[in-house]
Amino acid sequence: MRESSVSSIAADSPETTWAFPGDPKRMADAIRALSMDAVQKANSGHPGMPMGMADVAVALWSAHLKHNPADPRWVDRDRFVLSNGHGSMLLYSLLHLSGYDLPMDELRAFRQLHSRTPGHPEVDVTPGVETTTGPLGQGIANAVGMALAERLLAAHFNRDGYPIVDHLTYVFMGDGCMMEGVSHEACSLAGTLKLSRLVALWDDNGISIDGETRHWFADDTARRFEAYGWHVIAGVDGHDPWAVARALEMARDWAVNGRDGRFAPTLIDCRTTIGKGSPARAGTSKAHGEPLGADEIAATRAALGWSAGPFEVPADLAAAWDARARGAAAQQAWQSLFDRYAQAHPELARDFLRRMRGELPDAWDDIVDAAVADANTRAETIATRKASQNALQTFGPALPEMLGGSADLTGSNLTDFKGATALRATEQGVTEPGRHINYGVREFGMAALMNGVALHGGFIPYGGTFLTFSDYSRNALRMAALMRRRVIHVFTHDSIGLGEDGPTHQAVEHAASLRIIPNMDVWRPADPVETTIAWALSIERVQGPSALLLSRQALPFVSRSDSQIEAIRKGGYVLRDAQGAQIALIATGSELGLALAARDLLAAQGIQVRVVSMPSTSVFDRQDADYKLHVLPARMPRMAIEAGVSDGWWKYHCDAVVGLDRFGESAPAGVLFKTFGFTPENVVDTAKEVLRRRRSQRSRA
Ligand SMILES: Cc1ncc(C[n+]2csc(CCOP(=O)(O)OP(=O)(O)O)c2C)c(N)n1
Repeated sequence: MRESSVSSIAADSPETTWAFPGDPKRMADAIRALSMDAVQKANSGHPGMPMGMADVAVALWSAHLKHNPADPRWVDRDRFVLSNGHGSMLLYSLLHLSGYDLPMDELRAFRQLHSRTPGHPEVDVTPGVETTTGPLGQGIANAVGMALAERLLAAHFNRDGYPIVDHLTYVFMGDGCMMEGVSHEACSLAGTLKLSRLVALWDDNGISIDGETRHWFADDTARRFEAYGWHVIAGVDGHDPWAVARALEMARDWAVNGRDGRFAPTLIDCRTTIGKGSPARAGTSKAHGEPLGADEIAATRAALGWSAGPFEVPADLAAAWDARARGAAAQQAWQSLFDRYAQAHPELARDFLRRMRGELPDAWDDIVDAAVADANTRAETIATRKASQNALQTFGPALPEMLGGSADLTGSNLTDFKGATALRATEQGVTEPGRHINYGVREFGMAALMNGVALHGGFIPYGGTFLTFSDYSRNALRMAALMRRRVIHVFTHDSIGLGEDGPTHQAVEHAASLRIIPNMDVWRPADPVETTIAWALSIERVQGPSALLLSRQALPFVSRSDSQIEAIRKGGYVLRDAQGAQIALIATGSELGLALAARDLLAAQGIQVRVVSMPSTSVFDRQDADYKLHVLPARMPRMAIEAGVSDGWWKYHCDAVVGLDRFGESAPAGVLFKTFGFTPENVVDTAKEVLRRRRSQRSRA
């Protein structure tokens, strides 16, 4: 067994030599006052956590954090994640006090419509907020992704004497984050990968909403993290800013140099009192999520000796908090390092800046055209998961920012490609630039980590699992959509077409349920050409995540004209048409071949059919009305065919849906498709029934 790495700050450390820019107690009280006053004014919010973590925040933000309030996007800033996002007023206070563009009026408008101070921190709404948090546990997982991105970029771009990527990721997390399973997934992987530049500060206050956590959370958290391989600094008095600053000094040192040669993330257990400063509420769950009330605020002011009025910060404290000069100097030092790097390594410097801006290389359009042409010429009848790997074989090497992976299903998801080296940690942590991440069986952790990677910048993360397990990661998918981040999910084994593994593994409701997430693009391509274009569009889509739903089984190649290939980009298009078409068959993915077969049978019976391929309903829905009417004319009867729940298809005013509104069965795929009516004959019968009904409606009218 490894020797215990839990250390106690009280026992083994000298006093920190750090000099705070002002009286740290009063600096912390400024946070307490702003937080309780803003929550009171909004008449909602969470004062307890900001008041409890105020001293810890002083130690980190005024003593350690490398950031520049004037440029919240500076690429080499330390990242700060408030995983316990309900304590948003802590972060807003810090941003305001440090000199970010967050004036006091915004704090006064806490939780109000269109303010920059929403209930929980939201990235791109408030300058300095790195990620949207509130769903507990995901912030720490985002932070693991950020710390991973930092090390991978460092391994790729840093050169001797030029550590242009050289920052840490700090996280505040509460008991709630600790209890959430996703924190286990992410922190376990962080330990395995030895992400030493990740420093988590745990708000160990023993309180959550229902009361004292000892009744439902009695883990030995220090030993839990030690078992992950983390360094743990236990028993830090979270109300002693010198003790916290000292712990942070140790963590920083270990982050860069290792602790006795061992590289690992660090957890600092900060013992705190929720609602610290409030005579009646401190240490109780009542402090967690409701305003203190006017009387208790007055009592708290008296107890703290805080005489400034609501939303007032005494000038000496405002000056002590102002981090602009320090931040500008830090960024300037980095900039001159980077300028020298750009002279010595111009190509690397250009590529670094391009990647951090999230732009694709100049040759991108040509690369896509060649990949699509290649897929079209090869005309292969293969599974779309295989077609996806073929596309990756082109896009991966062309785009060094593509960072792939799988939740232990690499051979099934086919998310790797030749030359994509698997990431492996050395004794020093992540020191080699891997391209494929074995996330282990951690779907939610993978998705939340990928969000962190995307938020950090420099990468286009993608990862795979079976479509049915998208439920495990679902809230992280939702968060990527909400945060408008480019994350690509490869969901293979997308229907009963996977066969014998049975209903546990057969996606039925998943396509429909992913399609209803706002700002999520869902693709269910039918063959290599559609798959390649779905990949290209997902890569080009900077404003949100995409999900690629791919078949396990081989699907027939579909021939198309050039203009039809171009129209795939519109999400839905007319694939086959006929003079005087009487009905449109809309199909996706594995059911497109079925629609084409039914069309031939119907044509033989004198019924003219239009076949509409609809690989992405969300993309199709964004097209203009004229285009949509051109594909699906108002008067043309139509039916949809998809091996999944029928719900979503009725919005296209379908007359019928050949779908699957029940769970599947365990049997060979061919048997299942037949059993559940996914046969050309059933499609033909349904189409004829639709036309018969329409005729009788017309004759009644
Ligand atoms: C995934 C998720 N589940 C539930 C909640 C609702 N919630 C917000 S805070 C909280 C309790 C958190 O306790 P702790 O982290 O100890 O925060 P503290 O009471 O110390 O502020 C809960 C259940 C949430 N935000 N996210």
